[in-house]
Amino acid sequence: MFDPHLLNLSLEVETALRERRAVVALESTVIAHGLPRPQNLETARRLEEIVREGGATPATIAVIKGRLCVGLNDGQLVRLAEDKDVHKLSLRDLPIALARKWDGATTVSTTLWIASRARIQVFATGGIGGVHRGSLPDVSADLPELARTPMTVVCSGAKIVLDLPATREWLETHGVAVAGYECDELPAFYTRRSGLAVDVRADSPAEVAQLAQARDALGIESALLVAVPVPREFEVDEDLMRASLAESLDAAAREHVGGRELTPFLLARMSTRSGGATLRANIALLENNARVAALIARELSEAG
Ligand code: PSU
Ligand code: MN
Repeated sequence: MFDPHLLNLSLEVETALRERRAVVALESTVIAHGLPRPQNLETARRLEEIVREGGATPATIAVIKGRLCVGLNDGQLVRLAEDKDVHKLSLRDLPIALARKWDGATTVSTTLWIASRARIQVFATGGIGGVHRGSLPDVSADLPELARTPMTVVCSGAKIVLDLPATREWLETHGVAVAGYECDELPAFYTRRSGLAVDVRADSPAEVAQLAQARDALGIESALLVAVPVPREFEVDEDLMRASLAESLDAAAREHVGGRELTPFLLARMSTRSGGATLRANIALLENNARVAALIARELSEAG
């Protein structure tokens, strides 16, 4: 049984949850390992601001000295963004982080786990992890956690470095519904189209809320994935994207990069290769997803 005393809610988040106001969970691996300095700290602060502007309370999640923190202060954000010794915590690492009193950034899997125990209903991120390309089966812990957490997760699909068709199939097999937000195709992270269909289209926060409520009424325990395409003006040119991706995948294979290092390596390499275009897209989609998530969280909180 989970001991709720392990949760460390900020006063702001605790109050919002008690008063049943809208709360949006945000992950911290994107801050510590997904974006370069100084854009990582700027983005972390900006995402919280956007959630507030949307009328919801941001709850950035991380592990600080082994405590499961939901809602961080600015000093904690700075530590995550600037210190090199912050661990990247996948779910398997959580007991280790607790026992060893680590500081760690939470991936989608760990953020989902902690946010749902704090009774948060909506979570915004950039791109989820998934099935990696290549012959060795490398499947992100994000996927099984999505399959067993009844959360509304706002993202721009799975990161393009992954095998998107395989990731799409995995979600289907494990009962994770994918809604396209104002779109009919699963977005491909830095670009708006993947050629893969979503299960349903939702054209408003209210339509998303109805889907989440239907899932809850059925007692189904999997996440609802809400896929929001990167804003058009930040979409990365297809050819540039394909070239920088191919080069980055080659470099990872050549340098034997694997495990938890792989995703950050590929994202950083693509940003360099694309002259920063993928980084600008990543930040734009994170901001947009936070905005959409706040609207959905408000809709859900008003529906009670
Ligand atoms: N989305 C981004 N940048 C990131 C990530 C997602 O725009 O850095 C992170 C998320 O925290 C996700 C993790 O859970 O990458 C997946 O890592 P892996 O493939 O090692 O499971
Ligand atoms: Mn992996």
